[in-house]
Amino acid sequence: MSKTIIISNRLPVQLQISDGGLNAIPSVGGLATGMKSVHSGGESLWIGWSGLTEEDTPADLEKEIDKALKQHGCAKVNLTTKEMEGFYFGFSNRTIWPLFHYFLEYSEFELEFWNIYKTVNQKFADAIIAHSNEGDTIWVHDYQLMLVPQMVRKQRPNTSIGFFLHIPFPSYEIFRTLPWREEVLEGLLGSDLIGFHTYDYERHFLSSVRRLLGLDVSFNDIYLDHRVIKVDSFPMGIDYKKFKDAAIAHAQNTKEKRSDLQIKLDDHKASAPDTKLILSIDRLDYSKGIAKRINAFEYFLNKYPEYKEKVRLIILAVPSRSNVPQYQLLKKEIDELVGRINGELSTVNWTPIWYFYRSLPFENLIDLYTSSDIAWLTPLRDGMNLVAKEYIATRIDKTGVLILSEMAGSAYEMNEALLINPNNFEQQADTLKKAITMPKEEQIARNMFLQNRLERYNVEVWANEFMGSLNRKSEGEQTHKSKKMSEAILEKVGEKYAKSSKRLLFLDYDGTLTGFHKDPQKASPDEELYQLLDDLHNQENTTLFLISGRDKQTFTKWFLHKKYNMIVEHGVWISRHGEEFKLLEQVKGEWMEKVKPVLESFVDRTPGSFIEEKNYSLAWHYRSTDPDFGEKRATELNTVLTSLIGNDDISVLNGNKVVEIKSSNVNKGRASVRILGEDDYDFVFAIGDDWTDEFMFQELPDSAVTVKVGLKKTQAKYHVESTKRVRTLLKRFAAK
Ligand code: GDG
Repeated sequence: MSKTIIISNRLPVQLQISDGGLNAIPSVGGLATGMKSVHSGGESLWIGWSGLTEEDTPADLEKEIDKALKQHGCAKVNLTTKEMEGFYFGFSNRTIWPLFHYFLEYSEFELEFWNIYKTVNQKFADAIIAHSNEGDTIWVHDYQLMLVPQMVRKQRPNTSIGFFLHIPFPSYEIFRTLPWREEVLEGLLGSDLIGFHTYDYERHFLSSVRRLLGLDVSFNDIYLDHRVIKVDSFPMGIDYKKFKDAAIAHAQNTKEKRSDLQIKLDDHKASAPDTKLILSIDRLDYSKGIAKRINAFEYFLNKYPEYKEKVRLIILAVPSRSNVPQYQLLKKEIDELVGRINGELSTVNWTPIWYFYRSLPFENLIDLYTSSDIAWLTPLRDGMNLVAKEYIATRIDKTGVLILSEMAGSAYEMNEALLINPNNFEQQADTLKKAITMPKEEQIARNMFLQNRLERYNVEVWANEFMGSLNRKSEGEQTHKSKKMSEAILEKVGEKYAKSSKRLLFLDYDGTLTGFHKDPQKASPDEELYQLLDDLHNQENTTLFLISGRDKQTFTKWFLHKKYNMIVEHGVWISRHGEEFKLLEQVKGEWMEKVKPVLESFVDRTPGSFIEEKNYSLAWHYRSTDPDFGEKRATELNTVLTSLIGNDDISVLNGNKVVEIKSSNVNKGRASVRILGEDDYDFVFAIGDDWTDEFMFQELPDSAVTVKVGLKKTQAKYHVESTKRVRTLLKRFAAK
């Protein structure tokens, strides 16, 4: 039976060893809860680091640990202290974390860290291979394991692999500074589905893939060899019910059952009923903007001194990655800031900031959420920020104001919150005032929307949506209606070919018989191709046509001596049996004088692009330009041409990194149908990769065997994934 394998840096259980005994306690984190529906029963396994390094694991407990983990559906990856240093505290948290959160100056590019990151990712991949079978579905989590998808794909080419990134994916300008940027992208592209919290992260990722790897991207599909990788955004939700229920239980608590923290909070409320509590909760991390927030709070108190003694800021900073120097410095900075501000502003009855540097039990978290009038979350960069969502979920009477940084992924879904730029102190001071004075009705109206959304799109829905999308993909969600040219189909087509008595073959050249080159002149035929074409050309009862958009000079040079039949410039010229090219179509070329200067101006403004001048058409190539820029310019060119063309009988073809302008009555469809009409053929075959080949696929009769190269949408009956496969197919014909 196939199962789901979840893989993350940490396991969702904590091991506790005391007096030689062992305890495995399930953790209650958002991910662990979210995955409940995915990680259930005996059909799933969660692989990760147990939290104990090899050195810290007593040898005699090893077996017991495995057993305890197994009971929770988990298996561990063993890591040494040195591996943990290089992989987790090193590459993950001193290179990737700062870089992906736009703290370029904190990012350390250490070869040693990178090497250990690779080794450890391989360990995780090996663990997956050891614990899984071919039909299993694998879901890899987060930035610590970005190479795992490709490492698994290498050994399990047909396994369904999903990857979710919990932190932002930065813009191309930031990402490209990483010395191992291509390797990281290639690692991720081992997946079938790559998920991000927001559309912006998705967009940034796709842009890096196009620019750094030069891959074709169409909407949110990436075309890589014979695979299509889907990229999508899945904003992570919370376990809404858990927070809501906890808040309800909290409200029903008797006085005696209150926690110490709640007693302190209640005392505060009783002593100063008008004082508002402002809450912030984060891991102590520079990306969360804690120091800036404290400064902004001081700014607020100075700008609006009437609120002194009327507000109190509670900061819960949860210890995190204290082995990393930046975090130690930050801790010191915050300690000093809180000390200074409290020292300067405190009065006998009032301390402006209550600061906790610790992790609190869940119940205390609920005490804080439910007792605070305002939640003030100001990350400088945050993948999502679940605290914002949790605060809203606990507001059972729907009061409370959320002030949230625009830089948090959650801001995209929480428009009804007061959104701020954490660098703008003026705006924050004014927003705090607005929050403090916001009428209850307005609070309720805003939170109603927020709560409805959070309840609906909770963490379980999030996990199921991701898995659903991954499963649909592996079940072969079709990007087009054409069938893959499988071995069985190829066999059948081959038989038909062998049995036929008069065959007509149309073969496109670039992207079909050969791959693309940055310089089209360099894409000349190789020996193997000549041999293959000779074999087909010399076959009895077979008429072979090379059919291309290329100019006649190039094809004369490459193929005339071979005497192959050729149609070039999309159908303007024809050459049969080695004769000079003749006009197949009467075309007018006056329009060219008008269009050429336009194309020239585009060449001037688009570095890397050039014009190909053919006899009756002009082509503007942009394969060597920056891909995004090239596409943008191509769209612009289309607009300019549309207004320029007017009533002229010419059309614009948008091919693969080329915009071609030619007479309307010329296309490969019309040309191929003309040839077809010259005789009675009982086997007609056309193959091509480009938009321009679609004319053939559309216009040839239904009985024709039409084949698209690549996975893009097509009118062809079949598709093959690569030029390599085209040759296999044609060799099969040649052998008949
Ligand atoms: C990463 C991304 C993304 C906090 N203090 C205590 C405590 N917490 C819990 C909160 C919340 C979680 O920790 C923090 O989640 P965040 O989303 O706010 O932030 P990160 O830890 O940085 O998480 C982030 C997330 O991954 C998910 O994809 O949203 O952007 O950086 O659930 O409740 N829990 C307890 N005691 C505490 O003192 N029990």
